[in-house]
Amino acid sequence: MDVIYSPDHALHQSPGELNSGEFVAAFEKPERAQIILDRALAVGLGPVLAPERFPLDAITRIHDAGMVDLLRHGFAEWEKLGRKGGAFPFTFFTRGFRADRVPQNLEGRLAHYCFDAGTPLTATSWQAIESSAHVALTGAAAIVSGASSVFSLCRPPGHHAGSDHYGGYCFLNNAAIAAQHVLDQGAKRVAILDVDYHHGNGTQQIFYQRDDVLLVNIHATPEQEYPYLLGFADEPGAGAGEGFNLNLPLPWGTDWEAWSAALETGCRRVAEYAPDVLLVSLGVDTYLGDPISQFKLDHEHFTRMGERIAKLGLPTQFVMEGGYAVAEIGINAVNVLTGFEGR
Ligand code: OKP
Ligand code: ZN
Repeated sequence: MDVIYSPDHALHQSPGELNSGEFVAAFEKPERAQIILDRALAVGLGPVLAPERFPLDAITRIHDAGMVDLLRHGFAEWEKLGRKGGAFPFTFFTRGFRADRVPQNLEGRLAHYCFDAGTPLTATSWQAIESSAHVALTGAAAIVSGASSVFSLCRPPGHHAGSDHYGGYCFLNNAAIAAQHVLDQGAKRVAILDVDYHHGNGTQQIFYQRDDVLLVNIHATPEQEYPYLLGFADEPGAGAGEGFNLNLPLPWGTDWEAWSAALETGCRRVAEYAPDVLLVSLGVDTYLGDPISQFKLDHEHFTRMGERIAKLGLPTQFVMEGGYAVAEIGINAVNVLTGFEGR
C-alpha cells in the first residue's frame, strides 16, 4: 500500500512534558516517524508519497477556528512575551469557569483550548501539525479515488484532539479530518476503529452526536489510564449518534487473548454498520515494551491484528497515532500493515 509521509513532522519537537510530577523528556518524538518510515521501506510496503496541500477549510470542518488560530500563532505571542521553552498552559478550563467566553489573553486561550501538560507548542510546531493533517487528507483522497488501502504516517498524532480542545500530544484530529473529507466527497458512512492503547477522547467528542461515523475504541480503561475522564463503557453516543459509539475498555495487563476478543467484538460492530470506508487510528502503544503503557501485545500480535482488520474487506486508511517503544515501533506498526496485506 502507498505510504503518505512528510519530513515536516520533525518540525514539532516537544521540549518535554510534565509526567507524574516531573518535567521529563518527551515520549512523542521525531524518531518515532523516522523509524516507522525506515521499516516500511525495508519491507517494501509501497511507494512513499509526499502529502498534497489542502485549504484550511478541510481542517476547520472539524476544528474551532479560534483553536486553530492559537495553534498557528500562539507561539509567536508566547515568544513576544519573552518566554522560553514550549507554550504550555498554566491554568486548565474546568467546571465553574466561563465556557461561553474565549479569552483574548494568551494564557487564557491556552487554558481555554489545551487540556494537559504534555502538549506544548514550539516555534515550528504548526508546520508539523498542518503537515500531519495533510498526510491524513492525502490518504483520504487516495481512498476516495479508489485505493483499497493506504497508510498515512501522521505525526504528531491526533485522536485526543477534540473540536475545540487539544492535548495528549495531539493538536489536530487527523483521523477525524480524514473521515470528514471522505464524507464530503460522497461517502455515506465511515467507521473509525481506534486501536491505540489510550482512549481517543477527541474523536469521540467530535462524532458523539452523529450517525454517519461509527467509532469503535479499544483502550485501557479510564479508571486506570489517561485520559481518565472519558472512554467508559457507558458512552453509547447521543441524539442521532446514539448507538454509534462503542467503547471497549480493558484493564492494565491485558494480553492478546483478551485484546483480540475485544477486536472481534469491534470488528463485528463495524461489519454490521457496513461503512463505505474504514479508518484505523493505529497506535501501537499496546506493545508489551511500551514505556508508558500496560498492555501485553507482542510483535506477532500486530500481524494478527492486521489480518483480522483485512477480513472486513473494506477500503481502509491507516492513520498513525501513538507508540513510544521507539526501537520497536517500526516493526509493530508495519506488522499491522503487512498482516493486513496478508504477507
Ligand atoms: C497519546 B496517544 C500520565 C502520562 C500520560 C499522555 C499520554 C498521551 C498518549 N502519567 N501521558 O494516545 O498515544
Ligand atoms: Zn496512545
